[in-house]
Amino acid sequence: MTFRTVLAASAAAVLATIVGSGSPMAAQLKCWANHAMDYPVNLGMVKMGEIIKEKTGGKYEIKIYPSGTLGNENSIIEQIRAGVVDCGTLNSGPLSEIVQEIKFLNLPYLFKSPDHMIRVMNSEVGRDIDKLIAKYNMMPVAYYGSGARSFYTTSKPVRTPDDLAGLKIRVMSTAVFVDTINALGAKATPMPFPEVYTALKTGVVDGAENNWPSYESTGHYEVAKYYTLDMHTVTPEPVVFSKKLWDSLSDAEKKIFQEAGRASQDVMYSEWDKREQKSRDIVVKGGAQIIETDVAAFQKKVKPVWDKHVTDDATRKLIERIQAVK
Ligand code: GTR
Repeated sequence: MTFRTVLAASAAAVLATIVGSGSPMAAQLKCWANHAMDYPVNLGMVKMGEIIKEKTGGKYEIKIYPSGTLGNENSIIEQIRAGVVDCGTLNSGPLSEIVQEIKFLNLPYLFKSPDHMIRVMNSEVGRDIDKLIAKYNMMPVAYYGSGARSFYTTSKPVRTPDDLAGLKIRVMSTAVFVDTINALGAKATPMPFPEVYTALKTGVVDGAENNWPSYESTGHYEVAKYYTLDMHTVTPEPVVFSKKLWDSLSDAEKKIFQEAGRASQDVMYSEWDKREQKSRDIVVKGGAQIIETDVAAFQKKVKPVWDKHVTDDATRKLIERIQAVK
């Protein structure tokens, strides 16, 4: 060992100790998460981290920064692309503002159900979507689920699309979502996730839309008591690593990361099912009114959104392949 390599090795050891990792030489990877630690996507990422740590002999550890503490979803995507943040679970909505080729994943009623979405993302179509995302300096290793999104409102129940007329509904800053809400007759109001509770409470918006666990975990059900099961979108939540980190891994390590991502999906999916049930119970106990509705009436009104956003053959082909997945 030369004097220089001894110096480099001790500097690395000191650095590893400073970042406070469990094992002395572990590189601690910074992972963004939008939700609290007990949320299903985070339980999935914890599992992924355990596998990575074990299979790399403690070389890499995943540190999750929960509850959006590193920033909001749109800004974090840029930080992952720049390699400032190493990884995160992103929603296909905000992600598609950068990866335009996947915006069709957010189309209303594209997937037949949350399970259908999971089957699609784990089929060859999913592997082609990997390539589209990878072009933007992010490497997907897993696709978590996020159930189906439905509307909730503060002052009156939505029983048919007509009831949405003129209501200000918070949406993610995603073109397809904005167009979907407007096509249904409401006024789409884009806003970051952490601001929604106050906006509902103070009347800045009349409602929002999300899945059961987010409706519950954010406390939105306390202020928006009418939850209408129109299930307009089912969106995948890819787990991505920055290209910068990815390029620093050996081929064997890349394989470990990829396998860890895939293996963690099962944990996430089963935690999701449990949490969905728990969230239903909590919101109903908390006084939320659950409204069954004629989904076909909503489906009919969003056709212009498809016409506007499905304009090229590559997208048409991907949609056909999705629809062909049983
Ligand atoms: C949640 C999703 C988040 C975020 C949020 C939102 O269901 O898990 O990543 O997209 O919805 O509405 O902003």
